[in-house]
Amino acid sequence: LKRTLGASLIGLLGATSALADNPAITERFSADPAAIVHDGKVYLYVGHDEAATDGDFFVLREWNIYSSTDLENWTLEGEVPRTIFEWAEADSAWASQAVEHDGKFYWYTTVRGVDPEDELGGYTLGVAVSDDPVTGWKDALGKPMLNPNETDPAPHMIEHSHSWDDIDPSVFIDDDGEAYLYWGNSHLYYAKLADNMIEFDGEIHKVDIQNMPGTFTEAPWVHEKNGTYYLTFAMNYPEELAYATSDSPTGPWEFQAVIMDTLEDSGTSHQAILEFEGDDYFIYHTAALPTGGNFRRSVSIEHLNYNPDGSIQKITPTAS
Ligand code: FUB
Repeated sequence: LKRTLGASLIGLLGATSALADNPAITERFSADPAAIVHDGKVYLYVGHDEAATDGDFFVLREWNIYSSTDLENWTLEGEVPRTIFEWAEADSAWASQAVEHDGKFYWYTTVRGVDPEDELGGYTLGVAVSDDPVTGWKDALGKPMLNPNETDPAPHMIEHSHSWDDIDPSVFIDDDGEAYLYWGNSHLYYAKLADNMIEFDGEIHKVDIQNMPGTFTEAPWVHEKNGTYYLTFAMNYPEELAYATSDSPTGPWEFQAVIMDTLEDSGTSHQAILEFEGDDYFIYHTAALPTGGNFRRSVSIEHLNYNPDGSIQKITPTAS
């Protein structure tokens, strides 16, 4: 059954394509979505939630890659273990984002780092590279992009409050070809990427979102639409998904509004923005599958609609 009423309302608002019922991915649990379009196909990168029904923390041993040509029918194309990063510890395939650049694909991931016993040595960022959006992923650096155990840590490490400050990388390539990586939990950071896309070029900046009515939690995602830069992110906990805007990918960022309220049974949500065949989509996760929960999440997709002034219309999850 398609969401006929929803689709016709959406039609009035300008978006035309239908979406299947949510959750969009039902064959197994899926979390922390990120999506790209390549050769007319959407590739969806998710973490595979494998916690038991009574589990009390995330268990993500691998990332899964799905594809679709219509956003309704999804095919599981790839299962990528966190062991592509040989330095990684187990259960660490947290949020990630891939991007295509100059004929290659770069995939920025959260990975449990080299010394999980160290107070600041927990989660960090890895980057993989491939010639294909699904297969052939290899650790591009052979070490974390950020290594809190280095003797001369990046200045932002001083502000670390816990072992998962460095999670949830999100990549954005501007029209001028400059690429930026954003990430963070509790604090939001960004740095310019070097031309090779796998190292930083210049310093790491800490970002303060202006006039924010809550605290930054995690899940940054930057996109641009009609000359405005949008930073969407998870705020507070349980998480609300909110956005800020700027005239530049480097900020300053001004808080705008909440896009999606907290969910019923999942403390986290985690959004990705997708433009596909002229329509805009908001991809996120909920606990909506049977036996779902905080650590057993499922990816859903909604239409994303902008008002004429560029503001984003609030979204109510169709299944949560
Ligand atoms: O999936 C593990 C963590 O949960 C992600 O890295 C966060 O964004 C939250 O969704």
